[in-house]
Amino acid sequence: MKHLVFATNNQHKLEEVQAMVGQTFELKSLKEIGCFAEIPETGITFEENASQKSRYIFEHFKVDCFSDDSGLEVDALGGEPGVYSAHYSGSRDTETNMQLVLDNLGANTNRKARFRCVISLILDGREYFFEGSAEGEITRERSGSSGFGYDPIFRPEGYQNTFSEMSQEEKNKISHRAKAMDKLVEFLTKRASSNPQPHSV
Ligand code: ITT
Repeated sequence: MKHLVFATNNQHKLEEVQAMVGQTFELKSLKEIGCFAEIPETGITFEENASQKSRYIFEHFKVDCFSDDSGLEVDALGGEPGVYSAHYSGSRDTETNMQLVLDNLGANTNRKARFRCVISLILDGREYFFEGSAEGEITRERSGSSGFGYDPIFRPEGYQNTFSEMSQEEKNKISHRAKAMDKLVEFLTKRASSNPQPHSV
């Protein structure tokens, strides 16, 4: 089975992605390769940040790896919190960040938003990008208890429930991360079938 390092410190992301690709790939966490560093994330686009994370791991550990940079874009807030989703309020506290989105939106009737995810994969020293997005809207209040981050206030288009009211399995069928991961898996699967002895870490 192909081993790939997922360069994330977010345990929820790791669990989601492990559930998506568990049959096809064995994911290794940063801890498993002995990386406990605070990887710099100073870009102003999802692409730049995803690239920074995977390149950091490749440069320091010389392993095939991927990372995702993701976030919530709210139209009426000019695309905020965007790349600053993880610490929108100045802290990484999820409740405070969600409340700030709700407060900034107030009674605005334009509640259109999307989650975006960009994956940077480094394989045999070359970098590839995969993208996914999930359209939806910001609810008036939090609802649900599963998932992470802004899931309790995001209702995907065509659904009655927030991501937080869905099972992991349901969210993983339609999420931004699932769409980007599907592209990554398709890429790796095609590559493996055209190259019977793929390089592994
Ligand atoms: P790593 O950088 O270590 O992967 P992180 O949590 O800092 O972990 P990001 O920099 O990509 O990850 O920030 C993404 C933030 O966007 C994340 O912390 C959540 O607040 C939010 N987010 C991303 N995907 C989400 C999802 O599926 N559901 C809810 N919130 C999400």
